Amino acid sequence: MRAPRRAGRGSRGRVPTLFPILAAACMIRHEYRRDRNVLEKGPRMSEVQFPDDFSFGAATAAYQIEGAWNEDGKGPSVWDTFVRRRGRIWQAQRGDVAVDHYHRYREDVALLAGLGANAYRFSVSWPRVLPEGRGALNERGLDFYRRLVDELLSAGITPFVTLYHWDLPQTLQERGGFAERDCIGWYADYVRIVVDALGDRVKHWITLNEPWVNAVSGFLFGDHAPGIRNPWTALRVAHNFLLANAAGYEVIKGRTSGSSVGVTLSLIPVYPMRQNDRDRAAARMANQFANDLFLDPLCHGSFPEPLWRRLGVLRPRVRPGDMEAIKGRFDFIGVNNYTRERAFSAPWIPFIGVWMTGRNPDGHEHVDQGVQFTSMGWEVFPHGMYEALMLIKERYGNPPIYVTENGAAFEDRLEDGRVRDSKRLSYLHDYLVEVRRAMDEGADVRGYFVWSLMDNFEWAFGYSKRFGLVHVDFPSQRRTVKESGHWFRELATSRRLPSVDYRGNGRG
Ligand code: PNW
Repeated sequence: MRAPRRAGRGSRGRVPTLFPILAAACMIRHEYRRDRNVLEKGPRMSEVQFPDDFSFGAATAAYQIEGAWNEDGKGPSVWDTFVRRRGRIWQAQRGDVAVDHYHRYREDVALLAGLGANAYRFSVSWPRVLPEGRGALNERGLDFYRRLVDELLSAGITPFVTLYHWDLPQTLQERGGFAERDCIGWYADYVRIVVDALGDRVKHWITLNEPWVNAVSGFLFGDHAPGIRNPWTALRVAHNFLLANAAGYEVIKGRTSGSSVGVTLSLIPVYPMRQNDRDRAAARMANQFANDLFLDPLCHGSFPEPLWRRLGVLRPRVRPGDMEAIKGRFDFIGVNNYTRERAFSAPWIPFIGVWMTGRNPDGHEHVDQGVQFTSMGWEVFPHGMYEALMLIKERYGNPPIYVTENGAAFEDRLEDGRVRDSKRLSYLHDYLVEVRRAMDEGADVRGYFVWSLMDNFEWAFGYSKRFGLVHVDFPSQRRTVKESGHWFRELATSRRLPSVDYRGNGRG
């Protein structure tokens, strides 16, 4: 189990999670220094080249960028509801306007083209298309995505469409949402509508974004919508996500030809907190929970042992045929990787007896004993990207992979019309070196998407965390390409990794 991401000021204390967080904080201080030098940083390659058909793009999600939360017939999502609950979001911020992408999509596609991207990953808002989640269709909502796809195609950018990035229609949540098996059918109906509308022009589909994070943050820790804290519900939701992926996959494959369908997973390599047998065992358990819980059913058709045994009465009901339906229902795996975590034996944690954490509790950008942490408090650990990709290659049958998210939040400053975000640029550089290294060792990586195209609404952290290649001044909505964006353009157009001391047109 792992700690919820802190919502910063305005979030409520979570009493049951506080003790382990404090304990972890104390241990981390010592342990980062201890094994930092043990872990190789990965070779600095002088010339890193990517294949001609490699996708280079950026990623976004509907709720985080679109705004227009109640325009043109859109219904409310669980996030529209959640952000209105007291104390849930940093400074009570909301995605009502976000970065106004719904109205500025043309400008944003032009930005993407300016970044040299040949691909763009965005998500469709289910309640924009089906305001009640099912039943009456909202053509105006669907039209927005038709226009967006046309705009992308005419700019030579391949759309990668995520069908669910956490913004479930509120009316469906009121019927139990993904905790109910009915939701699988509602989801399949919704997918059919979107695929029928866009399937002639969209060839790359992602059924779900990070089902593990959605289940854990939304239903176990409650720091994301719908804010439920119930381990039984969380595991039911996880199982239903696996079935929903299978149902979505079948719908898309059945209604399109030549499409490629994947599911995006958050992969977080988990390391032992200390080099002892107990913590090594804890790390194995934590890896099963954070990574194998979805990879095993998808690739092997079974839940990971011994985690599954340990879960005992928490285990969701698995009906005959479920695992067969789940297995192999993807053409590619989408990998989101940002950081690593640490696990230690924690007998007071029910069932799995393990706690994991990756964040320094102060949640600010800083360097601790030579290790860079982002403004999410996440450790910069490029080697973890290599590990995540090689895990899929070595243990899960080497399917095609897209890195569907990778990036970092730093405390950027807009000065004289420039954002000199050298830390982000180095982060991207060092992670891409690891992507290339995994490819050299046989991982079948087809593309890479930076999270994110532009600064946006970072869930419980509101607008306080900036992940973009493009800076957004939120009051004026003015967009400014950061130095990392100029660097990315160099990368995407040359397919060669520019050095970190890049001095392109961003510097002047
Ligand atoms: C992703 N972790 O979530 C989401 O897909 C995005 O919507 C989000 O904005 C982005 O990452 C940045 O947070 C994650 O704990 C949630 O390592 C948690 C983790 C990673 C990604």
